[in-house]
Amino acid sequence: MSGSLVFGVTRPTGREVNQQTLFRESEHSLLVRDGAVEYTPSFFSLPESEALFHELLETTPWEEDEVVFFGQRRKLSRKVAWMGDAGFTYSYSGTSKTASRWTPPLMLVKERVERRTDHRFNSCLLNLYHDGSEGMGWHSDDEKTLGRNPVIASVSFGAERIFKLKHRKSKEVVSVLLEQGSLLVMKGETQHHWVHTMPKTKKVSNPRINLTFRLFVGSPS
Ligand SMILES: O=C(O)CCC(=O)C(=O)O
Ligand SMILES: [Mn+2]
Repeated sequence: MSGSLVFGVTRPTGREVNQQTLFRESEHSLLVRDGAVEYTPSFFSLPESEALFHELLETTPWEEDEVVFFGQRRKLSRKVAWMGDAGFTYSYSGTSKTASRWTPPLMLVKERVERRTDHRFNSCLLNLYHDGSEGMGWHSDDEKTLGRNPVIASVSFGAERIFKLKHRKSKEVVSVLLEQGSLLVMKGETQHHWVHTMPKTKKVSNPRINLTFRLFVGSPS
């Protein structure tokens, strides 16, 4: 037989794997190896999603995002907010942000995600993409303060957008349409072996809000 049979699931792995890890990490995964990404459409119903989109839009302390590019600070049109349990400072691309406190709609989403994933989160990065001309380049969420194999839970409201993951070595690409009200969970070794992106597109003219819940395990710096 070419595949390995794991609790009734046949995988054409062709190599020895830890069966329990395979079962736990990959049964519903979009990735066949080196991590696990699970997608749940309609995690929030359409009416819930529409209401949450508007509440998050209005109650979030949005800021202009900026990156350091060849030593120059550049503002991005995408808006961001960084929320959390306490005054965390989050550093990336040469810039740092201090967490604002949870708002009621964000707390509602966080608690629902925690129940579903059986995982606790102490912070959330929010992104507001006004339309398809705004996106996010290839990167991985591999900050040291997130620990070795972070669980990142991503919830989407508003416009549907394509999300892509690319394997660092093999360069294989996995694409998924992130629908309104969906939940995408990245876990296991995903951040070591895969990078991800939200590509720009001319096909989308509506705004989208994305929330990525994270757990800081080290002392944030
Ligand atoms: O907007 C998205 O779905 C991706 C966001 C993301 O990758 C991030 O905030 O690190
Ligand atoms: Mn990311």
